[in-house]
Amino acid sequence: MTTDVGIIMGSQSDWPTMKEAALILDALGISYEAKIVSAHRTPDRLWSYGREAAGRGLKVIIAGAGGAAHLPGMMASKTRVPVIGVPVQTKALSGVDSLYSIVQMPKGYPVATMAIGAAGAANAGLMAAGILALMDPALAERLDAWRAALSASIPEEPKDD
Ligand code: RP5
Repeated sequence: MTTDVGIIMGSQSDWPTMKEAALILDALGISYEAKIVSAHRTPDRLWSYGREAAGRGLKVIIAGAGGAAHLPGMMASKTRVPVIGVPVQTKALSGVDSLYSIVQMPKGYPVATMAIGAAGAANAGLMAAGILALMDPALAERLDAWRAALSASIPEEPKDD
C-alpha cells in the first residue's frame, strides 16, 4: 500500500498551519505522511525525499514553508510529482515574503501556489484531493459530498451575534 500525499514543511513551527491540510486529507480518507524537510537546515533530506518521491508512489506533494521559503520550489526541481506550495504566515512580513518566495517560479518547474496561511493549507489538501479524485471515483464522490456539505452550511441571510 503506497502513501498518496506527502506533506512536507520547513520546520516544526509550520505544523499548526500544515495540519490544516492533514485534517482535510483525514476527512476525505486520503493516505499521507507528514515530514519536516528544510531546504536550508536539511538539504540532504530534501534531496533524497525529492529523488525518491515518484518511485515511492507519492502522487502529490504539499510543501509549506515561511520566510525565505525555498522548499516547494526546490522540491519541484527535484521531482516530477506535482508540488502544491503553501506560504506560511510569518511575523516579520505576514507571509508576503513566503508567498513571493514560492509563487514566482521560472518556466519549467511549476509550484501550484495557494493562499497564505491556514486557508492555503486547507485548500492544498482539497487541491490534492481533486487531483487524486481524477483517478479514484470513490474519492470523487467523497469530495463532492464534502463540497456539498460546505455549501449547505452557508446560511442565506446574515444574523446578529
Ligand atoms: C522556514 O523558516 C520554515 O518553513 C519556517 O516557516 C521558518 C521559521 O522556522 P523556525 O525558525 O520556526 O524553525 O524555513
